[in-house]
Amino acid sequence: MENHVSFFSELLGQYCYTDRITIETYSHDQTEDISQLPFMVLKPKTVEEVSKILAYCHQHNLAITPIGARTGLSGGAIPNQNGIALSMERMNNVIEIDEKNHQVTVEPGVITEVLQDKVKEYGLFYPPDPASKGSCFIGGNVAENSGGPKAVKYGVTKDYVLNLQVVLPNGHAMWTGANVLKNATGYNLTQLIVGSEGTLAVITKIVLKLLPLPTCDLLILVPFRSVIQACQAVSEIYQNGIIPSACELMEREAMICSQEYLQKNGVEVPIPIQKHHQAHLLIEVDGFKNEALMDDINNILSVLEKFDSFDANDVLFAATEEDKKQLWMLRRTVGHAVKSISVYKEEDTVVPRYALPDLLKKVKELGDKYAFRSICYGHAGDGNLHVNILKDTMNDRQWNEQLPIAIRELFSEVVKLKGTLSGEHGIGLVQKQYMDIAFDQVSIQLMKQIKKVFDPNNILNAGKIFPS
Ligand code: LAC
Ligand code: ZN
Repeated sequence: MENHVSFFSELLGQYCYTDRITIETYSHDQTEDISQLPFMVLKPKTVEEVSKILAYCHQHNLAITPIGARTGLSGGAIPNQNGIALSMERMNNVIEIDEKNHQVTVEPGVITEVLQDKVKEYGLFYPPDPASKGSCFIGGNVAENSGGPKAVKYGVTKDYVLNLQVVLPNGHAMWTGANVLKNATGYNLTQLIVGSEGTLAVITKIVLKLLPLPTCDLLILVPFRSVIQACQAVSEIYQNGIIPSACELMEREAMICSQEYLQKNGVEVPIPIQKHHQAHLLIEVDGFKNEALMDDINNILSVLEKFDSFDANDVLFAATEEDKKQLWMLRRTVGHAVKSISVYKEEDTVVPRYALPDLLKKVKELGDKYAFRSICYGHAGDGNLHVNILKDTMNDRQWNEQLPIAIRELFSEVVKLKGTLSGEHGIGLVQKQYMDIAFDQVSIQLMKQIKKVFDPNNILNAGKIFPS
C-alpha cells in the first residue's frame, strides 16, 4: 500500500488523499444507506494524469472506481472496499461552445445545470435535467445515461452524446467517434460507453449536441381522485398527438411528503392538496409561441375531461415564474423528502407508457401482499415510475428476506409488461441481483465478455452491473 501511495502522491501531490474524512466522504453516493471505504481518493486534473493512474492500476491490479458528484441512486459510483476512488471533480471546464454547430465540449466534472446555464447565454439548450441537476456532474449523467422530466419530449443523455474522449483501463486515451450528428462508421463505441456505469473506461471529455433554447413554457398541476386514472390520462394525452415537455406523476403522499420536508427546511410551497386528491400530474409544454402553447394546454385539459376522477376546478395554472419554480421544487424534492422519513429502497421501474396503470396496480398489490408502504412518483410520460419502498415498521427479517422476493415479483411483472429494471438510475450495486429477470444468460455473458475486452484485469468499477 505504501508504495502505491507514494506513486500517486508523486503524481498528484496534494490531490492524493488518505485521510479519514476524505475517505469517508467518498465511500458513498445517495444510494440508500450503503457505504464502502476506499483506501485512497485521487483527484486528477488532466487526461494524462488519468492515463498514468489507470496504467498503474492495470499493472498492479488495483481496483479503481470513477466518481462524479456522488448523487447516484444505484451505487454505480461507490468505490470498492479498500479500492481507489477516482474523483473527476477537478476536471470541470466547459472547453468549447461551438455555436456554429450547436455543440459543446466539456470535461466530466461540470455540474449539469452550470452547463445548461452556460449554453443558455448563447441561446442554446441542453435538455436532460435529472432531479439533481444543480449538483450532479455531466460525466455521471453520461455514465448512468440519466434522464429527468424533459426526457419525455427531448430524450435522455444518450441522445445528446456525439463523441467521448475516454481512458481505457490500461491507460490508453482515445476518442470513441466523431463530432458529427450522423455516424455510420464502425461499431458505436460512444453509445457503448454511455450508460456503462464507469465499468468500461473513464470519461475525460464529452461532446454534446445542443438545441435552440425554447423561449416560452407553460406549467399546470392537475389533480385526480384516482391515481390509476391519472396514469391512464397520461397515455391519452399522447394518443391525442400532444407532446408535453414534461409529464410527471406524484402520488398524494409524495406531494405531502415533499411539502412537509420543504416546510421543515424553511420553504413554504402553499399548494392546496384536497383530501380527495390521490394524485397530481405536473404537465409542462414548451416552445417558441405562447399562443400555440395555450392551445396545447387547452387540448390537454379537454382530453382530461374524459376522466371522471379529474377535478377541472382544482387545476393550478402556474401564473408566474415564481409559481413555476415552486411547483418544480416540490417535484424535484420528492426523492429527498421520502428518504428523510424512513430507511427506504428506490426502484426505477420503466414500462411502455400505456402499461403504467398496470404497473402501479401491481406495486400496490405487492404492498398489500408483503406488507410494505410505497410512495410512487416519476416520469409518467416515459412510463418511468420511481417506487420508493419504506421500511417504516417492517422488521429486519421482513426487510432483508421478504422484500427482495417482493422486488423480484415486481420486476418480473415489469418485464412481462415489456419494461425493464431501470429507466434512468442504472443497475450499479443495488439492482444487479435482479439482472437475470431482464436478460437471459447468453445476454449477460455477452456483456461480461465486452467488459473483459475493455478491462481484462477487472480493475475498473469491479462488482457493478453483473450478479456475482
Ligand atoms: C427523480 C429522481 C429520483 O425523478 O430520478 O426525482
Ligand atoms: Zn427520476
